[in-house]
Amino acid sequence: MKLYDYPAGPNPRRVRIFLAEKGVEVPLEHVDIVKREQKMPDFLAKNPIGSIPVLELDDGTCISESVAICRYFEELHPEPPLFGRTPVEKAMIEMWLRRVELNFMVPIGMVWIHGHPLTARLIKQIPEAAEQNRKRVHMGYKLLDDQLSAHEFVAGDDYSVVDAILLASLDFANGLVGVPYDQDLTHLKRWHDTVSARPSASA
Ligand SMILES: N[C@@H](CCC(=O)N[C@@H](CS)C(=O)NCC(=O)O)C(=O)O
Repeated sequence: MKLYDYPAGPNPRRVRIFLAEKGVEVPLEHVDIVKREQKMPDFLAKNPIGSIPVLELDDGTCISESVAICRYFEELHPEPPLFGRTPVEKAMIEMWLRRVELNFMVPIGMVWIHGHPLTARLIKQIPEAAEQNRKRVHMGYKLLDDQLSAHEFVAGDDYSVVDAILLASLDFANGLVGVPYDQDLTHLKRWHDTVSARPSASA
């Protein structure tokens, strides 16, 4: 088994954080997305979307999508449970996974694609799209801050896959994309400090 990875990419980092929380080590293979190696025919045969992470199993099966890869490892290594234990916990985690993806990561991706100089060569950028989505990112931050005012972690009172996914996405938004959250979102900041202090954050 190997995980196709790129150190600076937020989506492979999601999986590395998740694996660190599980205490599982998987060999990594570097795919240089700046050199567009993910769009080469060999790689497209593994993931026709041409993105990483991809987990390649020993029988050649390839699993892409960071959350799907995390789910696979949850089945292999159920402890500690990061996708919930009870029906309600599982549903809350699924709900927050979708909220983080749709209300936070999608707009961040749009700001990245339409507003960042590093992606300007890839598409014809629409500055208004970047601006609109910058607002949506801030709405996402507020949604998270409200949730974290009542819960220690995003999907409840236990650390879950949602925290791994959000940490990688939020660090990308705060760093490379340049859309930091307002420091007066104190609950989000408290959560960010807490999860950043876990050993898995350095994965
Ligand atoms: N929804 C996918 C997103 C994967 C993704 O966009 N990966 C980025 C790296 S962080 C990538 O490969 N970008 C290069 C490209 O799409 O060409 C996931 O969760 O794995």
